[in-house]
Amino acid sequence: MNYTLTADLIGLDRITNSDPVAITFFIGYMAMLASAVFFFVERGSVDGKWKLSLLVSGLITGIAAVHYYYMRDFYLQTGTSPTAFRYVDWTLTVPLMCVEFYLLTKPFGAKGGTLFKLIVASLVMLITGYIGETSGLDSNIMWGIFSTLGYLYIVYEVFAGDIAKLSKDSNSPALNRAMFLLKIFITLGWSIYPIGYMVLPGNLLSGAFEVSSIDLFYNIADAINKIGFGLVIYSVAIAESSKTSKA
Ligand SMILES: *C/C=C(C)/C=C/C=C(C)/C=C/C1=C(C)CCCC1(C)C
Repeated sequence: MNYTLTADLIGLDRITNSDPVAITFFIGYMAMLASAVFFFVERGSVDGKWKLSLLVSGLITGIAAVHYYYMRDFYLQTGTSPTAFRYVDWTLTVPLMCVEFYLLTKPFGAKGGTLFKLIVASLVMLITGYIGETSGLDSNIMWGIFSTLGYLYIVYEVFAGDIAKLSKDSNSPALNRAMFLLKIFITLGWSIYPIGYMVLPGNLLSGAFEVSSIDLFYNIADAINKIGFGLVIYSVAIAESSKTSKA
């Protein structure tokens, strides 16, 4: 065998050019790590009230980086999807994304109850999704539908529920701009996940792609949503901070 010590340690010896899933695990890891460093360091460039939002962005991408490190390894070792790691990652990071919505609207009166509803909906979405991915052919679609209900509830809260009302009443152009972009993330960006899920055997797109391409969908979606979401919040934080430093 032609292992070298370093290639063996980082698992690179088995990433080949023809395995896009492995490559996106690797790029995902690097991109999440770099973003986490960026958000942590940039906390120093924003006003006090934005520091917590940037910390949460750093935690979201940092937690994902750790999971990508292990998921990439798992995929290379076994050639199968690291489903349990994936859902542990999401169970930590999606509620933190709900915290970001809460922090953005808190200065305009968001209540803990709103955050609680968002977190419960995200847990419903993820727990039923995990059951659907691991419980086999017959009930795959049914659990996918339950999970979609949790997802749609989050979309509802952001478009028409508490979050929407608070941002409408806020009269803050920065918040409204951020909300506009975050709405695009949770509708278009988040919809990549259920499309990936439908690649599973027994579901609507099964056969259209290889089963392993579920990870391709998830890896691309994670990079867009976790890093993009953080950058939107970063740009509002920078814009608002420069306003107060000028005043
Ligand atoms: C950083 C991770 C994020 C933003 C993950 C989001 C995940 C979803 C929006 C997953 C949604 C699903 C459905 C709506 C139905 C099928 C099962 C899931 C869990 C893939």
